[in-house]
Formats: sequence, structure tokens, C-alpha cells
Amino acid sequence: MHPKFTTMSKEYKRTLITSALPYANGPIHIGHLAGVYIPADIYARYLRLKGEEVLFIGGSDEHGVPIALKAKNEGVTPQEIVDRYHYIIKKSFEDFGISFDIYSRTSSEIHYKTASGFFRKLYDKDEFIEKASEQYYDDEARQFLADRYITGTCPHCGNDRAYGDQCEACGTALSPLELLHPKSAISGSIPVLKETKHWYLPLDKHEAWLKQWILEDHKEWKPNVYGQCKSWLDMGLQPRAVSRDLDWGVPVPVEGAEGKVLYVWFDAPIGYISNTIEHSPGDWQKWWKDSETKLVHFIGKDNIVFHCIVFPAMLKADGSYILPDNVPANEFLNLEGDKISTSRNWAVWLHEYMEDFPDKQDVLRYVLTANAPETKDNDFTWKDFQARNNNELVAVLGNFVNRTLVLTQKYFDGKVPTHSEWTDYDRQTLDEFLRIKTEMENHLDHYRFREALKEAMNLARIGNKYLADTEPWKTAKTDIERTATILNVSLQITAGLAIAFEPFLPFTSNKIKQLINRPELKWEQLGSIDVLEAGHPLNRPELLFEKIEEDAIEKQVQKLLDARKANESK
Ligand code: B3M
Ligand code: ZN
Repeated sequence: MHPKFTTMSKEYKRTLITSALPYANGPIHIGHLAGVYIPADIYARYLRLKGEEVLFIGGSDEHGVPIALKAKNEGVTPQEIVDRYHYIIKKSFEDFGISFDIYSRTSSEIHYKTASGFFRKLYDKDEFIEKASEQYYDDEARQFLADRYITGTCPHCGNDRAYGDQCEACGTALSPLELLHPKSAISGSIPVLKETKHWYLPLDKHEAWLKQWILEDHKEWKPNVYGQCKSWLDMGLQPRAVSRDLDWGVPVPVEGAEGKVLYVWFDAPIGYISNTIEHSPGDWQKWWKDSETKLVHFIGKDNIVFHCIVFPAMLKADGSYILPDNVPANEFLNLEGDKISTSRNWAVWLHEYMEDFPDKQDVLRYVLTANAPETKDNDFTWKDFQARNNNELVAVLGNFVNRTLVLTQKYFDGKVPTHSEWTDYDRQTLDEFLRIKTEMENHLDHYRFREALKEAMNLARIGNKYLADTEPWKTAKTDIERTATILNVSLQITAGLAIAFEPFLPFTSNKIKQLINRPELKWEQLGSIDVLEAGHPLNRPELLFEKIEEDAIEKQVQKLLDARKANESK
């Protein structure tokens, strides 16, 4: 069993859910979906189903050096790059039913205004320190070079294509000054050191309250999140630069700061606020400035420090904002035993999945949740995808719903039959049915989505076992009243499945609701034994899922092998 969280969390009135803003410099893949967007969507759907007040924020992160660099390499403007990917990403989220209340972007006017105003308030409150330092400058291109714009030889392994921030051959984090034989990635010239001024957020000044807030007051955070925060805090926090010399981003709103923009990690989280303002210009403040709002950030593990330490410090420095109640970050999803990598094209891209498996969004949603990297890195394999589809979705969930509806069609003309007295076994089944709701709530409330999904699937298993044990196709020959009771129970369970699966498999849930002719169902009705009243007409049965054959899987595996080969020959 799961230990009960020593949760300090209080009663809230509403929930603001944010999900990491993906960089708009490429399409998105299953790793993004599994790590961030599916969990956030499950949570948002669950709370809405309970009738709670929820706002679910998403958007594209459109600044930063990689985007500027990609634009330079392609000879287009950064805006063209982000325009290209923003819409592809947005479409993928729509395709997979990620139910954002708004999906906007950080190149929007409102975001520039919000981020700029945020900086300016902190600047006016003297929350930054100004520091001059020497940084590499490209005399030919006449600009300062971001770390990524400088290449050179790694002092540790001798790789001559190391970047100013990292050597990808040996994985060492570097600073540009450590590189041997530095070269500008823009003009190819040798950069010179030149003085430049930047603004820093003095995280060291925030250390004491952050320690109290996280290490003492939020012991209930996931161990992976808590542990990472603790190790940062134990090392001691340093001031962090929040501006950069770059020509793509939100300009630093201070006189004499020409050519400087806000660091992407400063403006991106403010994007959550900008998108809220864009969505509810009249009452956005209740989402961000009312202590009765529960703020939850869904992110991947590489974003933990920014959401648990840096952004809260920014919010605290402003003084008028709430802080997150939880940051249920996930670990990483691997693909067929290897780290997912955009540059090596080792990924399952969502837009390609949609082409290869149209109308099977829920299958992917199911597999990615059943196998979510909640507590450790996990692996996606096509074999597992096929097995879960065939052995669980088809054989358990689909099979139960279909048998129930077909039998009702056959013996009761597609109308919910009246039940007579329940047997002990019926009661036992209905008790188990009722228990599912409590179990699921306990898991969902604590961000354990795989466990919650397991319980939903258990409900379908309970249904299947009930049909197998009571054999209504046999009783139909001798005792039609008993058959009516069995199918009534099975139909109530079917309605329960439509509710239980809604957060996870929204397309399938809608299909079940359509089949049972009950488009509106609420979380409260899960476990109820009279959701479908006697005589209620059902629609014609249809299959919920279909088997995925060997050749479809082989094609996907081959696609990956081809990508690997293409990459090796590069
Ligand atoms: N774009 C990093 C990422 O996609 C970054 C997240 C921003 S959340 C404010 O991993
Ligand atoms: Zn190296």
C-alpha cells in the first residue's frame, strides 16, 4: 500500500494547472506527452469532472539561443521558426485531446508586456544586482556570443566541437572561458573578451525561506523533486543572471540596456501568467494572487530547479503572487532502451503517430500512462504498445463493454433491464465497484496516475469476471429475471467505466457515453448502482478497440532502425 502523505496542503477553492511550455523549435514526441502533458491533462479532466474550478494553461516557449541559432543557420528570422513549430505543436496537443483552456505563446504582445512589467517591478524594488563581467564578443558580427554560439576544444576530452556551455562528447558542463581555441559559431572568427553588464537575481538572498518552504513545509513533494531541491539547497544558491546579450527575446526594459534581452528562463515561466491574462483579462489575478488558488506545475525533471527554486524566488521577489502547492515532475521516458533524442531522430513524433494510427490517440495515452516515468525513467517499446492494446484495451475493457451491450441488445432489445433482488455475489461485486472510486481518488489526488489507471482497468476486470461467473447467456435460457439483474449490474459498471476512464481515455469515454446514450456523467456518479434507469434505451453496440497486428508494429520498429542507420552514416 502507499504511505499516506504527510500533506500540509490546505483547502483550496480552485486549481491553476500549468504545463511546461515546450520550445517551439521542433515538433513534439511521446516523451513530452508522457512526462508532462498527459499527467497534467488527466489531473485537469479529473478536477473538472468533479465540478471543481480549474484553469489549465499551456503554450509555446519561443525564445532562447537554440531558436535564434536555428534561424541563423536556416537564414530565416526566429519568428519564422517559432511560427512553423508553434502550430504543429498546438495541433498535436489538440489531436491527443490535451484539454488546455488556452494554448498561447511567448512571442505574443501580451507576453512581452507582462514579462517586461514583471522585470521592471523587480528592478524598481531593487531585487536585482547589476554586475559587469567579461564575455566573448564577435568583432566581425558585432555581438556578444551566447555560450552556445562559441565552439572550441574541450579541456577534458579534447573533442574539438565542444560548445561554450557543454561538451557533448564527454558530457561535462563548461563555461566559455574554459574552451581551448574558441571560435564564434556566427562568423567563424576568434572572439575577444569584452565587458558587459547584466542583471542577476540574488538567489542566495532567498535561500533561507526556500529551505523552510520546500524542505520543511513540502515534505510531501515527490521524492525525485524533493531530492533535487534538497541537493541544490544544500550546495548553496548563487546569484543567477536574468539577462543576455542577444537580439531575440523580450528587451530588458531599462535605459542603456540596448541589445540585451531577458534570459529565456526568466521570461518563459512568466508565460504562464501572460497566458492566464490572455485567457481571463478581467479576473486573472484570482488565479495568481489569491491564497485560495492551488497552483500546480507539471514539468519534466530537467525543469525542476527553475520551477521549485528560481520561479518561486521571482514570484516572492514581486511579493504579490502565490507559490506552487506542488510540482509533480516526472522522470524521463526512453524509447526502445535508448534516450529519446531529437537530433538523432530517435523519437516517436506525435504528428507521425497520428498518420500511422489515426483515431488511436487513446491507445497511446493508455500506454504512456500505464508506463509513465513517475518515479524513475521508463521505457516505451512497440512490443509493449501492442501487448497493452491487445491484452488490456481490447481483451479487458473493450471486451467487457461490448459483451454487456451485445447481450442487452439480444435479450432486452437494447433497453436497460429492471433488476430484481441482488445475490450475495452481486452485492460483493457492487461493493468492489464502489471501492474503485475511493481508490482512484486517493491516487489522483496525489498525482499517482499509473496507479489510478490501474484501478480503472481493475473495474473492467471486475466486470469481466462478473460476466464470466454469472454467465448471463446461460441464465437467459432458464431465468430471464436473473439475466436482467446481471445485465443491469453490468450496465451500471459500464457507465462507471465511462466515468473512470474519462481523465485517461477521453475519446473512448465519449464513445462509451454515446453507446449507453448518456452524454453527461459526473465523477460523483462513479460507483453508483442506478446511473442507468430501467427502460433507458441504449445505442447499437460498436467495438471500442481493435487488435493491432504484427506488421503494424514491425513497420514502426523498422522506422526506428532506419533512423538509427541514417544517423550512424551521418
Ligand atoms: N521550454 C524547457 C523544456 O521544454 C522549457 C520549459 C519552459 S517552462 C516555463 O524542457
Ligand atoms: Zn569533452
